[in-house]
Amino acid sequence: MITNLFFHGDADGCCAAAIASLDMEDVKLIPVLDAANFKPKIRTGDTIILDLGSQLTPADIRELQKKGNVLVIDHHVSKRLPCPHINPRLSGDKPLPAAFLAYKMVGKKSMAWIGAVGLIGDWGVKLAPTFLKKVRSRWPSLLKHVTQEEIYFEDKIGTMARAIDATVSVHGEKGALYVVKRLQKNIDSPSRFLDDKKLLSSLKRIEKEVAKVLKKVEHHRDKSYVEFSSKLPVKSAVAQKLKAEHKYKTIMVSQKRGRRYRLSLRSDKYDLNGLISHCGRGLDAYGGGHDKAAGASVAASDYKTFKERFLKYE
Ligand SMILES: [Mn+2]
Repeated sequence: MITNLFFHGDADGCCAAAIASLDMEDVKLIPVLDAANFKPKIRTGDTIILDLGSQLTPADIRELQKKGNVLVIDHHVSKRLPCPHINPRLSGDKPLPAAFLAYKMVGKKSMAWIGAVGLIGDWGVKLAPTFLKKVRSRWPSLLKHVTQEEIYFEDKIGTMARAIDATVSVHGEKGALYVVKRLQKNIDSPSRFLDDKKLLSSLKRIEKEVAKVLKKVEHHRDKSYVEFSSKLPVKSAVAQKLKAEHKYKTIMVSQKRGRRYRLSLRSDKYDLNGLISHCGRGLDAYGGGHDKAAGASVAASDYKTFKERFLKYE
Protein backbone atom coordinates (compact mmCIF):
# COMPACT_ATOMS: atom_id res chain seq x y z
CA MET A 1 0.00 0.00 0.00
CA ILE A 2 1.16 3.48 -0.81
CA THR A 3 1.88 6.08 1.88
CA ASN A 4 0.98 9.65 0.97
CA LEU A 5 3.38 11.97 2.76
CA PHE A 6 2.26 15.58 2.80
CA PHE A 7 4.85 18.06 4.03
CA HIS A 8 5.12 21.82 4.36
CA GLY A 9 7.36 23.25 1.66
CA ASP A 10 9.67 25.18 3.96
CA ALA A 11 13.01 24.24 5.50
CA ASP A 12 11.40 22.56 8.51
CA GLY A 13 8.87 20.61 6.44
CA CYS A 14 11.41 19.50 3.81
CA CYS A 15 13.85 18.36 6.50
CA ALA A 16 11.09 16.47 8.34
CA ALA A 17 10.10 14.76 5.08
CA ALA A 18 13.71 13.82 4.26
CA ILE A 19 14.18 12.22 7.68
CA ALA A 20 10.82 10.44 7.79
CA SER A 21 10.82 9.04 4.26
CA LEU A 22 14.46 7.99 3.88
CA ASP A 23 13.83 4.26 4.23
CA MET A 24 10.15 4.17 3.38
CA GLU A 25 8.92 2.02 0.57
CA ASP A 26 6.13 3.14 -1.78
CA VAL A 27 5.99 6.66 -0.48
CA LYS A 28 4.45 9.49 -2.44
CA LEU A 29 5.95 12.82 -1.39
CA ILE A 30 3.52 15.73 -1.71
CA PRO A 31 4.86 19.20 -0.91
CA VAL A 32 2.37 21.82 0.27
CA LEU A 33 3.34 25.42 -0.40
CA ASP A 34 0.20 27.16 0.79
CA ALA A 35 -0.16 25.81 4.32
CA ALA A 36 -3.09 28.11 5.16
CA ASN A 37 -5.30 26.54 2.50
CA PHE A 38 -4.15 22.95 2.98
CA LYS A 39 -6.81 20.28 2.39
CA PRO A 40 -5.27 16.88 1.69
CA LYS A 41 -6.76 14.91 -1.19
CA ILE A 42 -5.71 11.32 -1.77
CA ARG A 43 -6.86 8.50 -4.01
CA THR A 44 -5.73 5.58 -1.88
CA GLY A 45 -3.39 4.53 0.93
CA ASP A 46 -2.17 5.73 4.30
CA THR A 47 -1.42 9.38 5.03
CA ILE A 48 1.33 11.07 6.99
CA ILE A 49 1.17 14.84 7.43
CA LEU A 50 4.35 16.68 8.47
CA ASP A 51 4.67 20.27 9.70
CA LEU A 52 1.04 20.84 8.69
CA GLY A 53 -2.36 19.51 9.51
CA SER A 54 -3.16 21.16 12.80
CA GLN A 55 -5.72 23.33 11.02
CA LEU A 56 -7.59 20.30 9.69
CA THR A 57 -10.99 19.41 11.08
CA PRO A 58 -11.99 16.01 12.48
CA ALA A 59 -14.13 15.62 9.33
CA ASP A 60 -11.05 16.12 7.10
CA ILE A 61 -9.24 13.38 9.01
CA ARG A 62 -12.22 11.00 8.82
CA GLU A 63 -12.32 11.49 5.07
CA LEU A 64 -8.68 10.39 4.81
CA GLN A 65 -9.33 7.47 7.15
CA LYS A 66 -11.77 6.03 4.64
CA LYS A 67 -8.68 5.20 2.56
CA GLY A 68 -6.15 4.21 5.24
CA ASN A 69 -4.37 5.17 8.45
CA VAL A 70 -3.56 8.79 9.25
CA LEU A 71 -0.73 10.28 11.30
CA VAL A 72 -0.19 14.01 11.91
CA ILE A 73 3.13 15.37 13.19
CA ASP A 74 3.05 19.11 13.71
CA HIS A 75 3.82 21.92 16.12
CA HIS A 76 1.30 24.61 15.21
CA VAL A 77 -1.60 25.61 17.43
CA SER A 78 -4.08 22.78 17.33
CA LYS A 79 -7.09 21.00 18.70
CA ARG A 80 -6.81 17.26 19.16
CA LEU A 81 -7.54 15.33 15.97
CA PRO A 82 -9.18 11.89 15.74
CA CYS A 83 -5.95 10.15 14.65
CA PRO A 84 -2.46 9.64 16.09
CA HIS A 85 -1.50 13.27 16.45
CA ILE A 86 1.97 14.20 17.60
CA ASN A 87 2.10 17.84 18.59
CA PRO A 88 4.12 18.99 21.61
CA ARG A 89 1.65 21.82 22.21
CA LEU A 90 -1.07 19.32 23.07
CA SER A 91 0.98 18.02 25.99
CA GLY A 92 2.05 21.49 27.10
CA ASP A 93 5.62 21.06 25.81
CA LYS A 94 7.68 23.54 23.81
CA PRO A 95 6.54 23.74 20.17
CA LEU A 96 9.52 21.84 18.77
CA PRO A 97 9.65 21.95 14.96
CA ALA A 98 8.58 18.97 12.86
CA ALA A 99 12.08 18.10 11.61
CA PHE A 100 13.24 17.79 15.20
CA LEU A 101 10.23 15.62 16.10
CA ALA A 102 10.79 13.38 13.06
CA TYR A 103 14.47 13.03 13.95
CA LYS A 104 13.66 12.11 17.56
CA MET A 105 11.16 9.49 16.47
CA VAL A 106 12.67 7.78 13.45
CA GLY A 107 15.97 9.49 12.64
CA LYS A 108 19.42 7.95 12.71
CA LYS A 109 22.21 9.82 14.51
CA SER A 110 23.81 10.64 11.17
CA MET A 111 20.70 12.68 10.27
CA ALA A 112 20.88 15.00 13.28
CA TRP A 113 22.20 17.83 11.10
CA ILE A 114 19.01 17.68 9.01
CA GLY A 115 16.91 17.97 12.15
CA ALA A 116 19.02 20.99 13.08
CA VAL A 117 18.48 22.67 9.70
CA GLY A 118 14.70 22.41 10.24
CA LEU A 119 15.02 23.68 13.80
CA ILE A 120 17.04 26.73 12.69
CA GLY A 121 14.69 27.37 9.76
CA ASP A 122 11.75 27.52 12.17
CA TRP A 123 13.52 29.88 14.58
CA GLY A 124 13.88 27.13 17.22
CA VAL A 125 17.40 27.62 18.61
CA LYS A 126 16.14 28.18 22.15
CA LEU A 127 13.86 25.14 22.05
CA ALA A 128 16.52 22.43 21.91
CA PRO A 129 19.85 23.56 23.42
CA THR A 130 21.12 20.08 24.31
CA PHE A 131 20.40 18.77 20.83
CA LEU A 132 22.22 21.69 19.20
CA LYS A 133 25.20 21.16 21.48
CA LYS A 134 25.48 17.60 20.18
CA VAL A 135 25.17 18.77 16.57
CA ARG A 136 27.85 21.40 17.19
CA SER A 137 30.32 18.90 18.60
CA ARG A 138 29.78 16.45 15.74
CA TRP A 139 29.82 19.01 12.87
CA PRO A 140 31.73 22.03 14.20
CA SER A 141 32.09 23.57 10.75
CA LEU A 142 28.29 23.78 10.29
CA LEU A 143 27.44 25.48 13.54
CA LYS A 144 29.69 28.13 15.06
CA HIS A 145 27.50 30.84 16.54
CA VAL A 146 25.09 30.80 19.47
CA THR A 147 22.13 33.08 18.80
CA GLN A 148 19.31 32.30 16.37
CA GLU A 149 20.03 35.33 14.15
CA GLU A 150 23.76 34.63 13.90
CA ILE A 151 23.27 30.95 13.16
CA TYR A 152 20.54 31.64 10.59
CA PHE A 153 22.36 34.38 8.69
CA GLU A 154 26.04 33.43 9.15
CA ASP A 155 26.52 29.72 9.84
CA LYS A 156 26.47 27.00 7.23
CA ILE A 157 23.50 25.32 8.86
CA GLY A 158 21.50 28.56 8.64
CA THR A 159 22.56 29.01 5.03
CA MET A 160 21.17 25.53 4.35
CA ALA A 161 17.81 26.58 5.81
CA ARG A 162 17.80 29.80 3.75
CA ALA A 163 18.82 27.96 0.61
CA ILE A 164 16.01 25.42 1.05
CA ASP A 165 13.40 28.16 1.46
CA ALA A 166 14.86 30.00 -1.53
CA THR A 167 14.77 26.90 -3.74
CA VAL A 168 11.10 26.35 -2.90
CA SER A 169 10.34 30.03 -3.51
CA VAL A 170 11.96 29.94 -6.95
CA HIS A 171 11.05 26.43 -8.12
CA GLY A 172 7.81 25.70 -6.24
CA GLU A 173 6.77 22.09 -5.57
CA LYS A 174 9.52 20.71 -7.78
CA GLY A 175 12.02 22.68 -5.74
CA ALA A 176 10.70 21.14 -2.51
CA LEU A 177 11.01 17.61 -3.93
CA TYR A 178 14.50 18.38 -5.20
CA VAL A 179 15.53 19.54 -1.73
CA VAL A 180 14.23 16.38 -0.05
CA LYS A 181 16.12 14.13 -2.50
CA ARG A 182 19.28 16.17 -2.12
CA LEU A 183 19.12 16.05 1.69
CA GLN A 184 18.73 12.28 1.52
CA LYS A 185 21.56 11.88 -0.94
CA ASN A 186 23.94 13.83 1.29
CA ILE A 187 23.06 12.30 4.67
CA ASP A 188 26.69 11.38 5.20
CA SER A 189 28.15 14.51 3.67
CA PRO A 190 26.35 17.60 5.01
CA SER A 191 29.14 19.90 3.91
CA ARG A 192 28.42 18.88 0.29
CA PHE A 193 24.67 19.52 0.51
CA LEU A 194 25.09 23.18 -0.40
CA ASP A 195 27.55 22.42 -3.16
CA ASP A 196 24.76 22.64 -5.70
CA LYS A 197 23.99 25.05 -8.51
CA LYS A 198 20.22 24.98 -8.12
CA LEU A 199 20.29 25.72 -4.39
CA LEU A 200 22.93 28.41 -4.58
CA SER A 201 21.48 30.24 -7.57
CA SER A 202 18.03 30.23 -5.92
CA LEU A 203 19.51 31.68 -2.75
CA LYS A 204 21.29 34.39 -4.70
CA ARG A 205 18.16 35.30 -6.63
CA ILE A 206 16.01 35.54 -3.49
CA GLU A 207 18.58 37.57 -1.59
CA LYS A 208 18.81 40.07 -4.43
CA GLU A 209 15.02 40.46 -4.41
CA VAL A 210 14.94 40.79 -0.60
CA ALA A 211 17.59 43.54 -0.72
CA LYS A 212 15.47 45.40 -3.26
CA VAL A 213 12.36 45.27 -1.03
CA LEU A 214 14.29 46.26 2.10
CA LYS A 215 15.12 49.61 0.51
CA LYS A 216 11.42 50.54 0.64
CA VAL A 217 10.87 49.84 4.35
CA GLU A 218 9.22 52.55 6.44
CA HIS A 219 9.22 53.01 10.19
CA HIS A 220 6.52 54.33 12.53
CA ARG A 221 7.07 54.27 16.33
CA ASP A 222 7.57 50.63 17.30
CA LYS A 223 6.60 49.32 13.85
CA SER A 224 8.48 48.70 10.60
CA TYR A 225 6.55 47.90 7.46
CA VAL A 226 6.76 47.60 3.70
CA GLU A 227 4.42 46.89 0.79
CA PHE A 228 5.59 45.51 -2.53
CA SER A 229 4.76 43.18 -5.37
CA SER A 230 7.06 40.58 -6.88
CA LYS A 231 6.87 37.41 -8.91
CA LEU A 232 8.83 35.63 -6.18
CA PRO A 233 7.26 34.77 -2.81
CA VAL A 234 9.78 36.58 -0.63
CA LYS A 235 7.68 38.13 2.12
CA SER A 236 8.87 35.71 4.83
CA ALA A 237 12.51 36.16 3.83
CA VAL A 238 12.02 39.94 3.97
CA ALA A 239 10.33 39.72 7.38
CA GLN A 240 13.09 37.51 8.77
CA LYS A 241 15.83 39.88 7.63
CA LEU A 242 13.94 42.99 8.75
CA LYS A 243 13.34 41.51 12.19
CA ALA A 244 17.04 40.70 12.52
CA GLU A 245 17.93 44.27 11.60
CA HIS A 246 15.28 45.84 13.86
CA LYS A 247 15.13 43.55 16.84
CA TYR A 248 12.67 45.58 18.92
CA LYS A 249 10.25 46.52 16.17
CA THR A 250 7.03 44.81 15.19
CA ILE A 251 7.30 43.94 11.52
CA MET A 252 4.64 43.79 8.80
CA VAL A 253 5.69 42.78 5.30
CA SER A 254 2.88 42.90 2.73
CA GLN A 255 3.22 41.36 -0.70
CA LYS A 256 0.48 42.13 -3.19
CA ARG A 257 -0.76 39.28 -5.32
CA GLY A 258 -3.85 39.79 -7.45
CA ARG A 259 -6.51 41.44 -5.32
CA ARG A 260 -5.03 40.52 -1.97
CA TYR A 261 -2.07 41.31 0.21
CA ARG A 262 -0.26 38.38 1.82
CA LEU A 263 1.34 39.45 5.07
CA SER A 264 4.24 38.21 7.15
CA LEU A 265 4.32 39.56 10.68
CA ARG A 266 6.99 39.34 13.36
CA SER A 267 6.91 40.67 16.92
CA ASP A 268 8.44 40.07 20.31
CA LYS A 269 6.09 42.61 21.90
CA TYR A 270 2.58 41.68 20.79
CA ASP A 271 0.73 38.38 20.48
CA LEU A 272 0.27 38.36 16.72
CA ASN A 273 -2.87 36.24 16.75
CA GLY A 274 -4.51 38.98 18.86
CA LEU A 275 -3.07 41.72 16.65
CA ILE A 276 -4.33 40.13 13.44
CA SER A 277 -7.85 39.57 14.74
CA HIS A 278 -7.98 43.16 16.04
CA CYS A 279 -6.72 44.72 12.80
CA GLY A 280 -8.94 42.52 10.63
CA ARG A 281 -12.20 42.94 12.55
CA GLY A 282 -15.08 43.42 10.13
CA LEU A 283 -12.74 43.25 7.13
CA ASP A 284 -12.04 40.63 4.48
CA ALA A 285 -8.94 39.48 6.35
CA TYR A 286 -7.79 36.29 8.01
CA GLY A 287 -4.61 34.80 9.38
CA GLY A 288 -2.65 33.68 12.39
CA GLY A 289 0.21 31.39 13.33
CA HIS A 290 2.65 31.55 16.20
CA ASP A 291 2.69 34.35 18.82
CA LYS A 292 5.86 35.88 17.42
CA ALA A 293 5.66 34.94 13.73
CA ALA A 294 2.43 34.83 11.79
CA GLY A 295 0.90 35.30 8.37
CA ALA A 296 -2.29 36.91 7.13
CA SER A 297 -4.23 37.61 3.96
CA VAL A 298 -6.08 40.90 3.48
CA ALA A 299 -8.25 42.02 0.54
CA ALA A 300 -6.56 44.91 -1.27
CA SER A 301 -9.70 47.01 -0.77
CA ASP A 302 -9.44 46.56 3.03
CA TYR A 303 -5.70 46.86 3.30
CA LYS A 304 -5.63 50.60 4.05
CA THR A 305 -7.86 50.15 7.12
CA PHE A 306 -5.91 47.09 8.24
CA LYS A 307 -2.66 49.01 8.01
CA GLU A 308 -3.99 52.07 9.88
CA ARG A 309 -5.08 49.81 12.75
CA PHE A 310 -1.72 48.06 12.68
CA LEU A 311 0.19 51.31 12.99
CA LYS A 312 -1.98 52.42 15.94
CA TYR A 313 -1.99 49.03 17.67
CA GLU A 314 -0.50 48.87 21.16
MN1 LIG B 1 7.59 23.93 11.14
